[in-house]
Amino acid sequence: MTENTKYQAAMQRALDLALLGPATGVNPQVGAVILDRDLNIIAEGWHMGAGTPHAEVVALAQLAVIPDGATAVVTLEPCNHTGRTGPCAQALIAAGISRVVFASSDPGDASSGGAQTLRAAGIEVIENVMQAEADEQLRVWLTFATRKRPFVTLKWASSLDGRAAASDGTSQWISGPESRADSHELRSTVDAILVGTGTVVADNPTLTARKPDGSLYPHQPLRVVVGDRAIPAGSNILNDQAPTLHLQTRDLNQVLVELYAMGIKHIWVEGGPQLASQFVAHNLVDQFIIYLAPMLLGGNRNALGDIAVTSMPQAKHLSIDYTMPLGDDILIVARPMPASGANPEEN
Ligand code: AOF
Ligand code: ZN
Repeated sequence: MTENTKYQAAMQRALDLALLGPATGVNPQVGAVILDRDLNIIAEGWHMGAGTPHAEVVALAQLAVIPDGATAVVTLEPCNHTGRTGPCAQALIAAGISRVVFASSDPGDASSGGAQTLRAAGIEVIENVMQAEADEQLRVWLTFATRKRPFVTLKWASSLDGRAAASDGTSQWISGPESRADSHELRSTVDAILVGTGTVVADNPTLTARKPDGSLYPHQPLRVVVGDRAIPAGSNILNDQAPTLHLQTRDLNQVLVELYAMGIKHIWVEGGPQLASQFVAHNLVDQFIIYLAPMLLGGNRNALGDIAVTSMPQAKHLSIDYTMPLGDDILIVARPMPASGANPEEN
């Protein structure tokens, strides 16, 4: 194997390790491995969430002695700042590491610059090994860090003809049990779920993340209700199974600013169609998760209403990441096409 192939294999291991850390919370999922001078893995680490040591520090701590000529392979550029923890660039220098290989560059205002600090200390730095894979894995956090707003996933379940309810307003159950299990599992990986006040009044949803047996996942996202109408007393969303926040505004920018300030990295917009349409109209959706059920509902209860598209050239084009059968339904995961989606209108 060439050196490059070995760096890539080590980076793949670091990417796999990263996913052992929590997807929720302000910090990214980061993995690291330490290699000896023959480029064999001698230590591994991953980050376990804000306030705990960073991946490279965890990996270094596995070794009583750092051998000469060691290489650290990290999925994210080592940080250069003192945040909740000390700067990893300094920790790597102090440990006597000879070479640092990383995938994604750190875009943070304060935390970036690790590569320069390492080089200035005489350490060989190889940047952007498997960067595309790492950027994809870090997509939510990179969006949060660079756009200074939460990453927005819009989810809906609809009939094949794109209706989210029958004409009398009934909407339970469009998607099947497999789709519902999938969406509850995904709920447990986000920081907040958003709904409009209209949905709270009309559907009285609980918006917790539940396993198929009804029990709660250990992580419950913050439930955020957007809109000026009051939440009726006794609404399920006010139960004690998860925290709830009511933002009495219709201004989505204000909503995103407030959630960003709270460290909410990933929000999942659950509806109704009015709130969903506003996010789409303003090109604020980063990811679409659509459960299509094999039924037709007709009528005018569309999953989306006015999204500021009146003519074909304005169509919002998506690129499909993948589709998957889920029971009788079809799951579609998509993202906006760079040109039409993320995010020319956004400011
Ligand atoms: C992580 N884990 O393994 C690495 C990170 O407040 P702090 O001290 O936890 O710093 C968080 C920042 O550190 C984070 O936003 C990113 O810029 C950088 N690198 N963060 O949570 C890690 N390597
Ligand atoms: Zn760090």
